[in-house]
Amino acid sequence: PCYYSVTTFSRILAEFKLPQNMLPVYYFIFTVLSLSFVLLLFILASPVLHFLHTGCKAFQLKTVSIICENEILETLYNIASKNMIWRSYIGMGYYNCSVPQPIARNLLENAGWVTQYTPYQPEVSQGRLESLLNYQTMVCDITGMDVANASLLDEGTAAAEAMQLCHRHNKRRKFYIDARCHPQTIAVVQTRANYTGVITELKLPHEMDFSGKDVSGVLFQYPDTEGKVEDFSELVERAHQNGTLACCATDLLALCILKPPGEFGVDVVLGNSQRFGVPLCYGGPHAAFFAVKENLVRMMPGRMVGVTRDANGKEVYRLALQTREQHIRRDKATSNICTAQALLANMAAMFGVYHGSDGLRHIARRIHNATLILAEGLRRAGHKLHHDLFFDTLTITCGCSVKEVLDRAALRKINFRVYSDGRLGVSLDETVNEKDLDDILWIFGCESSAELIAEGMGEETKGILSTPFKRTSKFLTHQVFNSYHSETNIVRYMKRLENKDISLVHSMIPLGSCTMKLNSSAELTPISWKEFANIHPFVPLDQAQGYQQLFKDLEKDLCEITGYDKISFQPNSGAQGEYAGLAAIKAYLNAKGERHRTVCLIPKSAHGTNPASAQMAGMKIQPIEVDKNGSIDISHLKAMVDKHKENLAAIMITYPSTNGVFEEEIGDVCDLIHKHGGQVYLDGANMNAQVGLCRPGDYGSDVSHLNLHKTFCIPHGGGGPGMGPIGVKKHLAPYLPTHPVIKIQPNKDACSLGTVSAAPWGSSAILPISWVYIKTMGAKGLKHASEIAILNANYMAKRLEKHYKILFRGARGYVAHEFILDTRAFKKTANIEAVDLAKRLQDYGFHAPTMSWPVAGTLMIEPTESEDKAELDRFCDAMISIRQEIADIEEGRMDPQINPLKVRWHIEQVTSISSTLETYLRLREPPFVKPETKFWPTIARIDDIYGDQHLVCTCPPMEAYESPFSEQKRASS
Ligand SMILES: *Cc1c(COP(=O)(O)O)cnc(C)c1O
Ligand SMILES: *[C@@H]1O[C@H](CO)[C@@H](O)[C@H](O)[C@H]1NC(C)=O
Ligand SMILES: CC(=O)N[C@H]1CO[C@H](CO)[C@@H](O)[C@@H]1O
Repeated sequence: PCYYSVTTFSRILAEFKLPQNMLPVYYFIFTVLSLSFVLLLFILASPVLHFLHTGCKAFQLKTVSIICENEILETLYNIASKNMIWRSYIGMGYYNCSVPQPIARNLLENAGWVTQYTPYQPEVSQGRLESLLNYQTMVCDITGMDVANASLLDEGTAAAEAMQLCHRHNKRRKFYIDARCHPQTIAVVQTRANYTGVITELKLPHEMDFSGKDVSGVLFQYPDTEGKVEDFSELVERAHQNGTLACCATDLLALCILKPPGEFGVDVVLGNSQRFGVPLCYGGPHAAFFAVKENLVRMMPGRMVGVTRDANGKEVYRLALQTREQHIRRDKATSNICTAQALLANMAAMFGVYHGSDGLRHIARRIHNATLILAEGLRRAGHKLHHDLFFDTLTITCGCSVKEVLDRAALRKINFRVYSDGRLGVSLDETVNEKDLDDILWIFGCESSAELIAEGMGEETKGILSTPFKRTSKFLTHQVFNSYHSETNIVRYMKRLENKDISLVHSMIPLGSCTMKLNSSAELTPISWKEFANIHPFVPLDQAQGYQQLFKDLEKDLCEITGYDKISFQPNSGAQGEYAGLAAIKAYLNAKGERHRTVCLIPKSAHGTNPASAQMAGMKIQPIEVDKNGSIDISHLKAMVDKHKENLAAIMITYPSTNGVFEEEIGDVCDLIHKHGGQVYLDGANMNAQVGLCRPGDYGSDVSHLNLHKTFCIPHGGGGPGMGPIGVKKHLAPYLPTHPVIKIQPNKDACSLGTVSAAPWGSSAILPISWVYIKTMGAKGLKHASEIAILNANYMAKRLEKHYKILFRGARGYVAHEFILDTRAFKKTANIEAVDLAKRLQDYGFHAPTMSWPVAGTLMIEPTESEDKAELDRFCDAMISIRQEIADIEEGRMDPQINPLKVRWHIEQVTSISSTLETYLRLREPPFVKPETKFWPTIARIDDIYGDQHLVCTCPPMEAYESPFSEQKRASS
């Protein structure tokens, strides 16, 4: 239009004899037309432009626009900075603490401590086994109980496990909960009860009636959620008189100066060990503890470390009583804890080792004194305190306007607990100093300072220390808690333990199904940022905007990767995800009026957590056969679907199958289930073979858990932490978990399945690891990783197939991201079993593959994409060399008893060597293992049976080491 000036335009009008007074109208029409024309040209040309543009970009990618880790971390830091770090005195099971820097640096931030797997191979795991035994000893000592396990997921799930233990113990259906437990604990227990058929009743102790002999157990909290310290011995006695078990939720730090529950007859003690040197982490990960009386040890949930001996008779450690666990007992297991919180238990144990009982008692006294001073100040300022006896928590009815108090608190960036009835709660912690007390006093309108109040109180105010609640018994008397109180010594102790364990810093760990991939430094860096670490899970949402954005981002990416519509981050392990996912299915079916649908089909090859989860979700398990190719036996499946079609609730499947094969019928299987009114649960542990290649949401699954600690790079921590968020299709979204303190699903609470974890978003603080992984890899990188993972597995299978039988392959002769070596034949030909191969691999510097799962007597290998060809070859060479050693036995060149697969010459005191020099030499050294890469196991072969028969689950006493409760005693009682 500018080109044609107005004068030219009027000349054109004159030419065509058009009226000049219409000029503006024509001018307008012309302008619009010509603009549209230009626009049209652009649209038509855009594909060309696009091509030019992307062509350009591809070129740039190589040169300038590579996204690097530092930039991603900067972006993440900007997100993290949106979290506001206020001082939180909210309490409710989460407290600030001082993480000892030697522990933070040398344990938490140390790949040698965070990248191992669960200690299933005790010969190369003595370090963390010793540390976990310290944890158990510490818990037993402080609670006054006989045995403890090596951590559970959180306090809420520990309480739910206690309820189930009671139910298993005396088969009664009713369970009492003291209404003064933490609200999240109550919610988790009630949800679990809802699915397992236990009836819970919320009551106060005086309302509890046990005379019907129908109450399995009672759960109470000491000190309770409002901070009150109360005498529960009468309640425990009443419960016991009618055969009811007593379960006590408690706080380890309080027990350092309070009479422990073990001294008033409690059967089960549980709680959270977070304040022993683990940051708040917006809810987790933290290690829960669980301790029982001796007579309940075989019913105890979770993993337990025990003492046994090795081939030399030396006292050593290994996981005890594994026959209780889901990987052996399946749906009859005592719990469904596979991934627990080993790393956090180790941190807490080291906190105990570093401080010792004097240090811990000092910390507890200091907190209690501060609380006494605060209480005095608040009383003087005219506020009403609800309880006279407390440890660190006060419940207050303000003498003035609550709003005024909260406004002043906001000015100083301080959070209190706000009860729905207007009362306030203040919980003090280890980090509180005089200035903090002055701040709180000022907020509550107290004129005086902490110092003046303290002076006025004099010596006579001793709080609980002047009552019968005072702890008189000793604890942590063992040498290990009295030797490492200086930084010099604790650092050396941690290093000494670290050196006993194989981790990813030594070599590949080819554990099938466990996906031991690289946990990169960039991914791990953010977990130490205070913006992520020092935030209480129950702060108002506007203080946690950084976390909220992280969750949204990660949810979006995970939905895109899996083909689901919504993600819940509440489950804090894979097994928890399964339970939550199945509960969502159950809640959905119930809401549809199909409460009778309770049958869950599970192939026999499934991971042990699958049947255990189905049992927890109140389903009836129907096993499905596996055919000779390792796939689901379709005809058996069809028959079972037909048989149970009225009551079919779900199928739980793993894809690619647990046998490492992409089953081609997966889509048909999903259709079949849907056609008969069931839902499909897909175990997402094998996402490392699928990311970027296929999506569970596309081939027919309704819900999956994702093991972020496998595919998405959260390190295994030697047996935890993990995260098992679940993805669901739209129709299941309203049933996802909720939370009693922080509302997650504002409008949809009505149909939620309930609460599965104590914290609203599970172990939030490790989610940045997966976020960084996804962002640094990008879409292309993620797909490439899956391809390389599959390629690596196929390369190894190809190299090893000439020496070993590969058990299952797909229709085209390939495996997925893992494969099974069939070693069963060697039993006959050479008296060699999978376990002998596993131990011999240790001499070559490797951790064994997954043993005897999913097929007994075999080894399952998963290399992941993180290993290069040289490392894959090194492992294959070791396997081939061992095969040669087996051949030597088969062909009589080596003694069937005294050979390198049975005897560890460099550590075992073999007394009856009867063979040739050649045998001797072969026993000494595996060929081609270079001294600089050699990893030396620190003990000889373990005697498992001895350990289970002579159960000792605390640090053995210095003097005579005689089991306090041996098998013989139990048999006679
Ligand atoms: C690891 C795994 C699980 C359980 O996950 P946890 O986090 O250990 O509870 C479930 N299924 C399969 C196939 C797995 O490999
Ligand atoms: C348990 O089930 C009952 C009845 O179905 C329901 O009202 C209640 O909210 C459930 N509780 C939890 C914690 O899920
Ligand atoms: C049935 C039964 O044994 N009831 C006992 C429960 O405990 C009370 C004491 O608290 C006894 O008096 C009852 O006999």
